Amino acid sequence: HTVSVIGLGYIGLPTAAVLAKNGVNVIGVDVNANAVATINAGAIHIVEPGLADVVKRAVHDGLLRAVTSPEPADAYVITVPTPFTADYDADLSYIKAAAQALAPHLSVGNLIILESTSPVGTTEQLADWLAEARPDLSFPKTHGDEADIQLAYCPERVLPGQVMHELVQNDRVIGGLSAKANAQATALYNTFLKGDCLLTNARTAEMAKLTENSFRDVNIAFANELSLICDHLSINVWELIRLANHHPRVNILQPGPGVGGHCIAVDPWFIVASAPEQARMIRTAREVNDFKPDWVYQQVQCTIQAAAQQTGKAVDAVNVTCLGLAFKANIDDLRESPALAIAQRIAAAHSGTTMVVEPNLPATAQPVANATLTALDEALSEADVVVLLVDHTPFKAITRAQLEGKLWVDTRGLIDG
Ligand code: SAJ
Repeated sequence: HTVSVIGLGYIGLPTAAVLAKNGVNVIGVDVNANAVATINAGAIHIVEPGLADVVKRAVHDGLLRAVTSPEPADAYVITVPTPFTADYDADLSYIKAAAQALAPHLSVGNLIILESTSPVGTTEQLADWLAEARPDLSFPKTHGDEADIQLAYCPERVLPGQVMHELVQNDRVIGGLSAKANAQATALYNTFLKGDCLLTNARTAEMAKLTENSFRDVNIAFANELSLICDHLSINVWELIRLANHHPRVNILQPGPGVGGHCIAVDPWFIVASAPEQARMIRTAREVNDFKPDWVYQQVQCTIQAAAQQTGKAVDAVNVTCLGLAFKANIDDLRESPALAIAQRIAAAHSGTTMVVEPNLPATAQPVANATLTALDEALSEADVVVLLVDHTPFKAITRAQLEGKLWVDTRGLIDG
């Protein structure tokens, strides 16, 4: 039994590795020739704890092999990116390209699973693209269980940083275009899955993935909106949330500098694009979360002015220290990070010195133009203004004594909380 995984990124490579670890013969496909060469050498091109060892062993055992264009297989798992376009809709061009690349290799009895986060209807669209390319084969939209090729949508739900654990343990939603597709996809995941397979149809499975991330986005927006309201009313938002969360049916999330990462800040837009009149709260939540970095930046500007007045220094003699750049705690991932965007804006606008602290980056990195990557202790003692952007563990040890005589903007509640 051979499974081909198309797209060897943050989801595809761990999936390929875990399948191979469980004895499946895996052909990984990626258009990036460097990634393919790296994997075939038994190494990895992304950062994910525990992944390197599994890939190394799978390649060594001959169960995982990477190539730049598809080859025949029994099943295909598509894990390519679905970015969003300038007008906030999904860009399905990677899925279409994958469909066109694998279509010539299809044969009767094949299973195709789409895992990429996708708007409702994408699996049916994928079936249409394949049917166009292969008029000699039948697909479940017209032939159901009797189709030559079966298709299912099975979203990934793993948390970056815990992928190797969650990939195996989390329950899995499986949305086939037919009952047979559901049965075949279940058999494939059961080669490694310890969680349950939850069966539904493709449209519901597509919406389930978008719903999970929108749920989190809406709840974070609620917390972020509270932080603005509390600032306006001179209330400590961290204390407020702690108190409210003592209610047995209230569980408010934490405000922050905005919502980052490649999923939660994107997926709700796919719902908004497909139901713009109905998805009013989901759209507003996105707007609330996207506004938060602007608001933090304004707070920092006011605080720099206040520090100049308080110290009698000229504004260009005020030292600003930004703590954290990653999109969330204890990772090195800077992509779509509100913390990075805020630090970049501060450094670009501030006429004095800006220092940035990111303990998860190598000391030689230069992540922000016009700012120096500095060690925590030095950056704190030199600072007039401290901007706390990420709740990395080392920042939790900062004491009030280290902040004496300084002003700060605390977006995560580590100091003010
Ligand atoms: N955040 C807050 N306040 C909070 C919680 C999070 O401001 O109380 C911010 C974080 O700082 C970060 C952003 O939200 O900037 C997103 O972080 P996250 O930890 O909520 O989620 P991700 O993006 O790392 O992973 C999410 C997960 N989805 C859910 O928890 C519903 C993960 O399970 C998904 O697999 C992943 O998206 C994905 O790939 O879709």
